[in-house]
Formats: sequence, structure tokens, C-alpha cells
Amino acid sequence: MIDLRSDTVTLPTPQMREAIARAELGDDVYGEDPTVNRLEAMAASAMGKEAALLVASGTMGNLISMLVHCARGTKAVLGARAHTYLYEAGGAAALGGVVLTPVRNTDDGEFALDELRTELETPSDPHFAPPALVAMENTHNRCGGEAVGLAHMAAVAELARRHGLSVHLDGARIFNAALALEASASGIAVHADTVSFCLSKGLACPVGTMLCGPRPFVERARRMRKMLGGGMRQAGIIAAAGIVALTAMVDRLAEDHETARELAEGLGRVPGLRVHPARRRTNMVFFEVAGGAERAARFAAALGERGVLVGARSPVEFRAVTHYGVSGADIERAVVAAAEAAVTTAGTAAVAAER
Ligand code: TLP
Repeated sequence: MIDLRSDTVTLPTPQMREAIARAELGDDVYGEDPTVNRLEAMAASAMGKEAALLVASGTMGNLISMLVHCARGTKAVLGARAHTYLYEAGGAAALGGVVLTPVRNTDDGEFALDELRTELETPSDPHFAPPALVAMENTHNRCGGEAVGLAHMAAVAELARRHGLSVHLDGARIFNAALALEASASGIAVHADTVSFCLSKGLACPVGTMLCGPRPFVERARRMRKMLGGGMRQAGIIAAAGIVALTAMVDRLAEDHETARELAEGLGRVPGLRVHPARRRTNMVFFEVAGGAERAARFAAALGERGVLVGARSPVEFRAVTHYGVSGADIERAVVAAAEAAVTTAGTAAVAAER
């Protein structure tokens, strides 16, 4: 199978398995796991923040951040296509009484700045929930996996700070963003007070996300992690892979960007497929299948029969993600499979169009 559904499907590298087997361990709830402590120090330093906390997942990192930044009844202002808004089960609202407030995202993952400004300028009036937090996402998953420009991030941060708000960055794939922007991860994270980044996506760890920020924030986050049941004991088992990720897996993300570019070009040549253009593509390719939902479903099934998996994002839109488990040769095979699947389902589309 060539599994392009997500970079979350990556399996740990042999070096990670070796590091996991040999990891020095302790009880991390007592702060005594040396491997976790080492990873947290490395993560904080990579993000240019004072401290870091290992948490179970990207969702948990963002949830803890929102719960710490936002008192009950205050707003977290999020992109309308942000992962925090769309795909995290409304956790901060359900568990923390946080008012999740969407503001339009443009196709390249930015906030519609005028709308953000209008939202933040809502007068302080007893009718309205007061905002506490603005959260950005970089790279922006639902906006084509695009890297969001630093000038935009600076403008959002400036706006938020002018209104006295905290800024969180969902940097699940911050190292992909850094590569595409030719910036350092800390040069991106500087535009946020707190940042979460995932070990278990393109960096290929089995589990784990790092939540980074000022020391007092991380201490509150540590309590919140415990409250959510996320205090893990000999978590060095997880952290050992994270250390390998930060030392050995960051630079190779360039290969994923290259294979994504090849995939976008290849799919773009297949009649009946429309690849979404990307200003700063990273490791994702979004594309649409012409001819309606029925044909798109047949196309995806035909692709699956040929050993290629992609993720559906709407009845006619799909996402393909490149990662450590996918080679250049796999991408060539995937494009051939897509061309065949498009041909075998084209007749159905023509019939459907006539109806
Ligand atoms: N994203 C997953 C799905 O949930 C869509 C994926 O396959 O891409 N922030 C961003 C930007 C993400 O893309 C994800 C995962 C998360 C947070 C949540 O991470 P996990 O899955 O570790 O909770």
C-alpha cells in the first residue's frame, strides 16, 4: 500500500526503536524521567521558549493551551479552517467553557485580517464574551498544507497583543513550515507566546507532541495535563523517539516536500483531476475529481484497488500527504494509478454529466 492519507501513518525508524529499547526511564509525574526532561529541554530550545511539556497528541497540546490561556466564558479566536476549530471535537468548549470563535481563513491559511480586526475590536460590553486568545496554524492543514508567511504572522501577533491577548501557534508541522519559509522554527514561533508541535507526523514518532512557552505557562499546562489524565509515568519510552526525531528527522522533511511537488505535477497532468495551486507547498497535495461525488467515490475506490490510499476532504476533494514511508518511486506509481483510475471512471462521469 502507498498510504498518502496522512503523515500520521508513519512508523518509527529503526534508530527510534533502538533508542526506545535503551531509554533511561523514571516517573515523569515526579519529574524524574531523564529522557523526557532531555526532550523537553531540546524542544524548548528549538522553539526559542523557556520550557516545554511532552503531551500525548497535537489535540491535547492545543486543548491544554486553550484551557490555560482562556478562562471560562472567554473567546479563543481561531481560523474557520483551523484544526483547533474543525477537528478537535470542540474540546476547549466542552471541557473549558471556551467560546470557540471562527474567523475566515484565506486559501493560503492566513486570517482574513480585516475580519480578525473587526472581531477583536468588538467593544467591551456585557453582551459579548471577551476574547482571550488568538491561535494561528502553520503549516495550515486544511488550507492545502501551506506555509503561512512570517509577515502575516507578525501582523496577527501585533494585532492580538495590541488588544492584550495571548497568541498560540498550532505548529503541528512547524518544521515543514520552517523549510518552506527558509526560516528557523524559533523564528516562526517568535510570533506566538506558546507553540505546540507534533513528533508523530512527518517526524515519524509513534506518539507525542511538545507544548512550549514561558515557564509559568508550562507549569500551569503541567497541572492541566494531569487533570486531563495525560500525566504519563515512564514516558521516556515516548521521549526517546522524540529525541531521535529532533536530531535525525528534521532535515529529511525536504524529501517529502520534493515528493509532494512531484505528486502535484503528476496529478496535474491527469485529465479529470484538478490540483489546488499552492503558494508555499509543503508535504500536502489537495485535488478535486471532475464529474461529481459519485465519480469521485469511484475514483478513490479504483485508486485503492491499485494500492494507493488518499483521504477524502469533501465528496469531490481529496488530500494526499507525503512522508517518511513514501519514496519517489511510490509517487511515480501513485500517479500512474491515479491516471488509470481516472480513465476507468471517466465513462461513468460522462454518463452522469449527460443525466
Ligand atoms: N491532523 C490529522 C487529522 O486530524 C486531520 C491529519 O491527518 O492531518 N494540528 C494540526 C494542524 C493537525 O494537522 C493535527 C492532526 C493536529 C493538530 C492533531 O494532532 P493529533 O492527531 O496528534 O491529535
